[in-house]
Amino acid sequence: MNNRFIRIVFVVLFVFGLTGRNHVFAETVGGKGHQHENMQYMPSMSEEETVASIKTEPEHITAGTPATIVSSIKDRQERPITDLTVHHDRLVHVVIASQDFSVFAHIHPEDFGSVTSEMKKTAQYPVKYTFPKAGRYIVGIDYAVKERPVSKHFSVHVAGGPEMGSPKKDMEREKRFGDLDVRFSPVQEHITAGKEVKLSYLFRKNGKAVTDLEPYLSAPMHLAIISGDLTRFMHTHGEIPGEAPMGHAEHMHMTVPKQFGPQIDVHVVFPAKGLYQIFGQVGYQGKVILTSFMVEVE
Ligand SMILES: [Cu+2]
Repeated sequence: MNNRFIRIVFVVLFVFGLTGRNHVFAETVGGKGHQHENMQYMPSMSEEETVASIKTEPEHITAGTPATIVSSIKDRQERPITDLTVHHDRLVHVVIASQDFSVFAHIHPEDFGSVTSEMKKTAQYPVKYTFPKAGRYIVGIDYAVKERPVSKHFSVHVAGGPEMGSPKKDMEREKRFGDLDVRFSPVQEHITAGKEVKLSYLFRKNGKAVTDLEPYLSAPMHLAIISGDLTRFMHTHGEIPGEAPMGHAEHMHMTVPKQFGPQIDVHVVFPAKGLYQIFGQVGYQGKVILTSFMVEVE
């Protein structure tokens, strides 16, 4: 009797541990295989109960010409989802990156004025963006339905010129971004697909540890992790070492100290082997510092 009880507890803990640690992985699988070129409300279906799509205005985008990207979020019966949950201070997060990883943007409908009741009623959320170079881009969108975060991604082709460069392998681990010197260190020497790894960021300014980093959109750090072939997109958040790590549900109501540093950790499960670019955004002196590093996953 006693023995059986212990076994049941073990099984429950094991299952809980698996689902808790692999949430990023699950999202990526959910969004996989639904990329579209020049989409016109082409839906991205998954096991989830929501169907997200994007359309662009104009439909065919040219580098240097302003475009509007409209995210549309519906349920399986094609009805607009009118009650998105605000997560990380915004209704919809739109992440844009070029395949050569020289271009990155993280924007929101709220950045262009207030969200109208018409947007909420139709669940269509526009953002404006001018793609600077021609070539392939990934557009990732994040939103939350009933407190549950959902992440989808799409592929967009931009015509015209100048062409973006070809992707380069860049394993530099110390770089300067704005005023800050950033050391990026994957804790494990070799990163293996499917296994959780810890990535650490250390921030210095003029040789001194930076202890006054600031939250950005209610997280110590926002990260967009994108595979070199643009087929995988993960949006995750940094943690302050020593603070209790939070599950996804708790991310919705994260409390972040007003100031922290110099270290930020991130726990990630990479879904497959290959090169990934990791864009990390952190607040500093009222601005957002964008960091960019590459890892190779075996
Ligand atoms: Cu955002």
